[in-house]
Amino acid sequence: MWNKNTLCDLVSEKMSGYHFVVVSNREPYIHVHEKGEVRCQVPASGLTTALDPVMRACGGTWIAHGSGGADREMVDEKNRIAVPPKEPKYTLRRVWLSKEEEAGYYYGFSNEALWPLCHISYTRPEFKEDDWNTYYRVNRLFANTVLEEVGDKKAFVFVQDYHLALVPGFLREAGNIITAQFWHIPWPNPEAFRICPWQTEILDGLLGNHLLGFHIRYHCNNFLDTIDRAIEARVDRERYEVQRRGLKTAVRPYPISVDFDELNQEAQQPSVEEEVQSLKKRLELGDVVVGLGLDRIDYTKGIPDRLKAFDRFLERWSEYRGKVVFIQAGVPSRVHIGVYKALNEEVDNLIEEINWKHSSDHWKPIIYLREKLRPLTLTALRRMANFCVVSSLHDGMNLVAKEYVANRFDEDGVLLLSPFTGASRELPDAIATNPYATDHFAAAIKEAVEMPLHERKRRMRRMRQMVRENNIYKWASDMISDLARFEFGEG
Ligand code: GDG
Repeated sequence: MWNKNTLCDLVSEKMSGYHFVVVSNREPYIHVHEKGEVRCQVPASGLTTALDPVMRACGGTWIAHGSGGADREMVDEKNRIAVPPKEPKYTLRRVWLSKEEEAGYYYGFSNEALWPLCHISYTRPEFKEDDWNTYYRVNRLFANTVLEEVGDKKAFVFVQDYHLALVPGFLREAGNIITAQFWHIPWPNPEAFRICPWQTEILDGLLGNHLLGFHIRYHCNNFLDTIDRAIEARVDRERYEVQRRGLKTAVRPYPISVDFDELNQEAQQPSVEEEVQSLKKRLELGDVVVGLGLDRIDYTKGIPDRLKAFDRFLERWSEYRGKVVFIQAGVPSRVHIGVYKALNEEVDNLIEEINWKHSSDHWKPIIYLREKLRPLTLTALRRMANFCVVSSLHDGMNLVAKEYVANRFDEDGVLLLSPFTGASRELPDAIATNPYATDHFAAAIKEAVEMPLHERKRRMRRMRQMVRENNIYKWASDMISDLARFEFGEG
């Protein structure tokens, strides 16, 4: 079973003599001003949730955009800070971006073009030349920062996600760097991808990697198909490799996961039970069945769809009025983008409507915690939820599902999971719930509410075993082992 120690051993065996560098847009720790003080926050992001434990285990340098209002005050003259603040284990190197750069690179090309391009959720991507130029410039800036950090040391650089697709191309010429990238979102089929006016540049950037990872094999196949159609390259489907201009890139699936042991233990702390009791009191829950949705508020997560299904459930099985409460928790995200503003409004309106339609003097069907919740509260919510709903329209993996399972040390709780998430391939014991089929979804909620204890336990035990074995350390170890095999000529 993989854990922190086995990962550390692997890193020192395979990567000794190499400087380990992670590059991502989002930083794992953000410093902000709050009530006259500087506070350190952990962002609501699947990527940082997954990689922070890996960096704690391996050490090294994490390069990311310094986005917090107090970030500049906290770094040294080389823009570095040791993190986690309470028990430093690695170095965070912050990259500064102007408002215009952030607008064009992050909100613009990354999130108005690439994000909707890669997710099938029927939101049209917007391709603006200015955004693309800024994306190119910012990727160059990140690559230069890597080169500066690494110098002439031998380094293993692990690039994250769709914000930085061009970085590996810029690094490939440096002979002392081995580059891997993990693409945290789906890769679409070639028909969908070819609408991107800069598809060649993006593919060329990604083929700067020695190793390119996706969550599932289906996305690897889509990527190989895209290469085959879009550019001149040799695609070896047996070995899952691409050769272009004499360079070779291996393409592999690595289903990302969570730190099972930590989440499992965390949930057993007495403070969590206290938080459960205090939440029950504060939210006036009484003795009801609790459902939970916990997401970054994003149009790919199917939040309106699950609210509509809950509404249908209460309409069709009205005997459950007063007996079930659905808590939707989560932070608004990317609020500068029009479709996200519209989504927030849609969610607000739907909740108001559904609550108005069904509520009584003593009961309100939906509680919306529209705020960034502290980790203790998130754990308490997962612990007390009788069922948890993950209804993504499309999702690379989805860590919320795995966190729910890992927190349930009591082996109770039901997971409703969209088949359009990467996680659904590993968790067949969840109730498969199609967010597009409202009646079917409503019936799935009924099934969850009525599922007998022995069946809940049987399913939860199996899901926990899966997440325990395929944890975040296995994900990192698999990528590092593969990389070592390809680049150091083993096996
Ligand atoms: C991308 C891919 C892939 C949620 N609300 C709050 C909060 N969260 C935390 C959750 C979880 C994380 O945010 C969300 O992770 P997901 O995996 O669901 O989604 P994305 O952010 O879209 O991540 C995804 C992931 O990358 C990793 O590869 O799984 O498919 O889209 O950890 O618990 N955290 C806090 N407050 C909240 O209100 N602090």
